Amino acid sequence: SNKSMKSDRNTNVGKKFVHVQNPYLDLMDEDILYHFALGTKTHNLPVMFGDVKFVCVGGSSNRMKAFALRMHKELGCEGDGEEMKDICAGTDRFCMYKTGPVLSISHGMGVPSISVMLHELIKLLYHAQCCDVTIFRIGTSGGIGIEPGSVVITDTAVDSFFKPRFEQVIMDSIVTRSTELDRDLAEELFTCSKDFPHFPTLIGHTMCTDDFYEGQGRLDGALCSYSREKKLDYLKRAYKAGVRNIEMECTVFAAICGRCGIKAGVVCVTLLNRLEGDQITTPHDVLVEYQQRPQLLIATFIKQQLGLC
Ligand code: DUR
Repeated sequence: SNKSMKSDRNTNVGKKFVHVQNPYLDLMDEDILYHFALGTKTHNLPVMFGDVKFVCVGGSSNRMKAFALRMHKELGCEGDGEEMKDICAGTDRFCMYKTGPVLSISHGMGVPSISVMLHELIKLLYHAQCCDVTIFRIGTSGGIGIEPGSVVITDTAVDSFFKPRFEQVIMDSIVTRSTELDRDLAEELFTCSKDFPHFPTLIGHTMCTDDFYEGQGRLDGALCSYSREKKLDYLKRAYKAGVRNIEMECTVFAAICGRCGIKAGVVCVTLLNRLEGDQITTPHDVLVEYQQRPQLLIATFIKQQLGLC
């Protein structure tokens, strides 16, 4: 059915299908998406997910449930959303909620975690024959030289050397992949952010590191093998290179989505200004409000795209 649908040129003209880059996948008789507790034989993926147009991913499962509930309300779906269930309830690795054409999924912290999730998510979208999908990562980050609570829309995802690349260790070799994101999407999101003058939004480079502490030059980890001066020098060089925030997932997110034909955007709120400190001292209620900012922007953008506002 997969193949007959794709050969139907009349109905599929101009559609951009989610694709995989693995010749072995179509030879498999069954594909088990282990970390989602879903599979091609146990679940009818085209029926469950075929209409997905927007995917929103973020680190925490509570936040992604909150985003799904928000979308549920914004899209005017029936009920209060309390009956909305975790599609990945069979596993506690990730959570997943669907409201109409919007899928909300958690990815945990760091490159290895989001990478495992993205492999299975993209296979899911492929098996479900999804087309014209846009994916967003909404997250938290540490800001550099900008007011805490600012929202950064990523134009370029860079590594710890400020380079727009993702180095993937594949067995015993290193493969470098580009981390290009959709420029137009970033601009469109920025335009949308003008609806929210109560928080600053900017476009900038986002740096992805493999660690929250030493990897980001913090002085408050269990290990710290450098001086305060070295740390500040590094962060200032990052700023000069155009980096406005630091997180732990954007490069692999951009690299994988780009290769599979999915338009991708990254929107993160900054919890602190790293030039001022390392500890997140902001009160809990303020942090909760900060974390809603990327959600608000993306929910509004999706509604606009669906012609609902
Ligand atoms: N994060 C950082 N650095 C910060 C704040 C947030 O990496 O200073 C992101 C990435 C990771 C999680 O997923 O949030 C760690 O708290």
